Amino acid sequence: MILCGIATSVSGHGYVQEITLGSAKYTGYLPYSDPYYNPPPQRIVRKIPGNGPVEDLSLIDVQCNGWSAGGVVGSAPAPLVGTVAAGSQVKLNWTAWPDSHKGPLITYMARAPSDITKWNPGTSAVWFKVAQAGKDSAGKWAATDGLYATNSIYTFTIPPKLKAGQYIIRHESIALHSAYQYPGVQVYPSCIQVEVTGSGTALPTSFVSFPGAYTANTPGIVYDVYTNTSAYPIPGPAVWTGGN
Ligand SMILES: *[C@@H]1O[C@H](CO)[C@@H](O)[C@H](O)[C@H]1NC(C)=O
Ligand SMILES: [Cu+2]
Repeated sequence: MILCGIATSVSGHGYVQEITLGSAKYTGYLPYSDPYYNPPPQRIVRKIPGNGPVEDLSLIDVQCNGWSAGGVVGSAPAPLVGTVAAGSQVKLNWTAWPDSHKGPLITYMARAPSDITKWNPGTSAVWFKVAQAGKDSAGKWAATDGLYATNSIYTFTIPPKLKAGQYIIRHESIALHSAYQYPGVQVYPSCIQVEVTGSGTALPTSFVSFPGAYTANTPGIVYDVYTNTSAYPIPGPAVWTGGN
């Protein structure tokens, strides 16, 4: 049994509740209110079941925090698409993040080959990393310390030369409080649908899949956050720099 640090409650873990693309603000998918509206509010973020983690890295759930149950493969596409210019900032507003949940914040993108509101990547290798933050040399973690220093806003930049088109932004927090063995690590992903604009022509050539990118043997998936004082190896591939 893996505990989440503090007593089970709605505020126990977290998700991205608001997204700012350039200067436009979008409400995230709100798992504790959206499902109760009829019709449900339309979002640019794919549905998540709640504020809890994904712990089995072999499940499709690790992609967008969608369900693998009931014959549904991965998360359902969202109805809306946000717009963001290549080279501009994306601000991700996390709900209150528990102090026990130390770990990195990592962001990937995947280019949609067709209408993103109908596209599900499944297990295809389509993801490339665009940003990451782990533990700094002073021992401060992106989640928690980094978020606490910025009112829970994580900021990254859309690669300036990235080719225009529709992309899923897959942003995750990884909590390490139980990661001294596997299973134990907790992944909190969410997927945001955007239309990137601009005149860039760059595209990466190397991709990973979710599930697939992370296994029990991936550096940084098993890590003793309590006793390990050396550098933290952020899981997954290197950040793609070709779009800069
Ligand atoms: C984050 O989103 C919440 C909910 O919309 C909002 O109340 C809060 O002010 C936002 N935080 C910042 C720093 O904008
Ligand atoms: Cu938790």
